[in-house]
Amino acid sequence: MKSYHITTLNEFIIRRQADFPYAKGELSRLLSHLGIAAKIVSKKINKAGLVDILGESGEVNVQGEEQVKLDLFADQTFISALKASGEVCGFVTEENSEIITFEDNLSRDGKYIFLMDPLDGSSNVDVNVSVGTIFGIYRRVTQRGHLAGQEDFLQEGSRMVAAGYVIYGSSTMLVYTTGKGVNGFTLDPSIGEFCLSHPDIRMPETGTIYSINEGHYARFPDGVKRYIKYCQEIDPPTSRPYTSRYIGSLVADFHRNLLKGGIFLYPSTAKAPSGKLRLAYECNPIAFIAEQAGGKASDGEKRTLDQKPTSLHQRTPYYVGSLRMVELLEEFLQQNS
Ligand code: AHM
Ligand code: MG
Repeated sequence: MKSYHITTLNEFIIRRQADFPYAKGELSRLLSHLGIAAKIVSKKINKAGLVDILGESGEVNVQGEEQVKLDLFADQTFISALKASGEVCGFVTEENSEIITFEDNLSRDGKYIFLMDPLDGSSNVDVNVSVGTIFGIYRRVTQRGHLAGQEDFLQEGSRMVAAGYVIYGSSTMLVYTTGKGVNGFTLDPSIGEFCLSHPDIRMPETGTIYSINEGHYARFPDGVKRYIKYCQEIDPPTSRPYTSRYIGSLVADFHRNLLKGGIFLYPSTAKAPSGKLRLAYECNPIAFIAEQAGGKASDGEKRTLDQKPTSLHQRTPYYVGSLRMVELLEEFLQQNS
């Protein structure tokens, strides 16, 4: 009989607990509950074309954008699963303007806070294109036993203890880091388990893919315009012209570039000087993963993870991807200032 061994997410989490000698299993428990929520949301997304869940819910989120029903479903599913873990004292999500806390003793005693974009790129759902969930986990700075406060959520990204994303694509994958490398798990629907499929992911130092919404070209900073022209120039020794790929879902665009090598750009524009993407729950978690895999993330000048958020839903210009590509992009931006 052919023998094989698969490592499930839960087995991996337990094994990795030994990396943190003082760990009491709290983060492990939290991550296990996260895996359960990801499976529930994945199942729902897979059925999106079959049931009456598509389309707009009619409510508007804090960014003034219409929420689709799946955003709400994902939001509620992750929050309730993580609340049940008893390890989380508060949440910030893209779908809620204020922080979410719970009065019960278990929640007040939770050691961690959780930030997430429950369904990133959600406009892609209606057309059967990949979407994702992005999350970042921090230790609270307020005292346990009390309600979480704003200051728990306004920490620099460099203080994150874990971050990850779930990509709901041709398969569902969970990719996460606890600061000791990046690992990817693919959901095997036949057994209902996330299985380790991409151990110790390293992002190629450079690549040949650039990802940007070029429809906004006329409003980009000059340095970004010149970088795009650089990507398009014919120069076979440097593998140019590069390939342009843009899905319009940060998780999916980043995931491809993480595995193949590339850069994702969401600059400031004349119309949106701070860009579009949110620092705390979109840019920071992806930045942590990028760095852990050997890549880089910045606002064009400063390291993303060093920015201290001043508000929960703050936006930032964002450049993330292969180390050399982000470095070169920064040079283009500096030449212009
Ligand atoms: P969302 O969180 O409201 O779905 O928006 C975030 C998404 C990112 O996933 C994606 O990279 C970007 O917005 C696409 O924006 P645009 O349509 O301007 O290119
Ligand atoms: Mg988003």
